[in-house]
Amino acid sequence: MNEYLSSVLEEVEKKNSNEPEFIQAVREVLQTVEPVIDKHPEFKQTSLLERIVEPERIIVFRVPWINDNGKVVVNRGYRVQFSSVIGPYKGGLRFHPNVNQSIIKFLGFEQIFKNALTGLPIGGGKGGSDFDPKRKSDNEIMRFCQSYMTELYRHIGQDVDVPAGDIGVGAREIGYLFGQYKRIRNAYEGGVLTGKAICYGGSLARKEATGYGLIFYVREMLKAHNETLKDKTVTISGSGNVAIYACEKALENGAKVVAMSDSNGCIYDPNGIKLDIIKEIKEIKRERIKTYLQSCPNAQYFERTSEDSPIWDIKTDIALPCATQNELTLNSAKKLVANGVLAVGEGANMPCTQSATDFLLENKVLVAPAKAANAGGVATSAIEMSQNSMRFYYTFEEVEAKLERIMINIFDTCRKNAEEYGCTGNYVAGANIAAFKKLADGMMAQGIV
Ligand code: NDP
Ligand code: 2IT
Repeated sequence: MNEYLSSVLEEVEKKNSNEPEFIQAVREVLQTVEPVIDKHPEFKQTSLLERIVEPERIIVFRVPWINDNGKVVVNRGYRVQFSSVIGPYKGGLRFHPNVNQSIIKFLGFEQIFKNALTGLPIGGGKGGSDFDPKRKSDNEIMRFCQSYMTELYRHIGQDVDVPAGDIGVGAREIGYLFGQYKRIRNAYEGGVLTGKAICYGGSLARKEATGYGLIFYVREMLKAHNETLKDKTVTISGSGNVAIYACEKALENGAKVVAMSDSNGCIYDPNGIKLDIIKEIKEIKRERIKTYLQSCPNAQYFERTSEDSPIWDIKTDIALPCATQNELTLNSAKKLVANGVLAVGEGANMPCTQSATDFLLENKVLVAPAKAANAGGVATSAIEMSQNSMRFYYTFEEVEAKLERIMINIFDTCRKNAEEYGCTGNYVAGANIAAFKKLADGMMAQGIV
């Protein structure tokens, strides 16, 4: 890294010393954009990097709610409005007990670059709470969402900041959040949230979009290396929204998905995972993945006993981490490489640790980086916003075709930028460079703000 980049990183480490995930996300970007910085002395003159790593605004607030036993519970709410260079802040909300400012800032930082890659007019933001939705009743979820929105509403709007789902936030939560927003504002601003149910302004294919988009990206990446998904063995961590629809599209492409997981452990079904059973366990019953064995007694279950998920011990051609950050460690990457893995596609945000990514790339594994490969979700959110503005809707096929074109275009952009900047085949660098150039151009055009 040149002197300017190192000094910015040093300052970020000093100022945010208790935010390891945020530092990790910044470091990864700064390490790959040196060739662009070298070409543009004006970036240093205008402290462009110092500005890009500082969120425009961070909102932290109290979220009090009453549980079913009548006890008052207090959670902490966040919304980081990171960058509005290319559009209103846009990004999901995460409800998970490990949510803190570092996690929300890393997600917000990643989101700026991801949203730039979509080619659509959306800035970057992220929010959430340390609320744990597990084992909560529907009424508790609703009261929590209403309390969260009672503070958040004053900071968002369809031309200001547009939240959506992420871990622990799906169509049910978006519905409760939307209901409360509409009630407080006394206005039907359909585009203020995305991931809505179809019956009140949601987009067809938004639910499927992140997982489908990941597979479109991986398909394009394999194609560029004369490979296909057909008959490939695939393992997918997680069994939530992204994992389920990545599985569905991988199966459509003729791949064989043999393992999926949740935070407790993973199931291995060498005959191929039965997706209908997973959907029923996760989308309807909201149960643990272990209950898969009740329907498929020949499958195996491996409990997670350390930070390394047992799913990465399973031999596979293609590994798709679709659960959470830093879930694929150097240890796991070594096991995947020893077992001959061909490609890793990041469905989750920052699922590979930095040393895992480095190891995979050194060993010529194709890596589809999260910012690019999981951008289909937010891209389709932007398509939902445009449908809301038009007061019209597209068919499922129309949305899916737009999503597919966007993902093909994102892969192409990553490939071309990697080639142009001397790192052919390194799509991690290609994605960071392409997104950074677009953001930097916008920042230069808009002056010192
Ligand atoms: P869901 O809540 O639907 O599913 C999350 C899945 O990941 C669950 O299987 C969950 O298991 C597992 N998981 C969550 N936290 C952990 C953890 N700390 N350790 C191990 N497993 C964990 O979320 P999504 O599918 O929407 O999101 C998954 C990932 O994809 C996240 O990184 C998210 O940021 C990213 N993403 C999501 C997009 C979207 O459109 N939804 C778009 C782009 C990226 P358990 O039930 O046991 O907690
Ligand atoms: O990480 C992500 O891109 C998301 N959780 C989706 C964000 C969105 O606004 O659809």
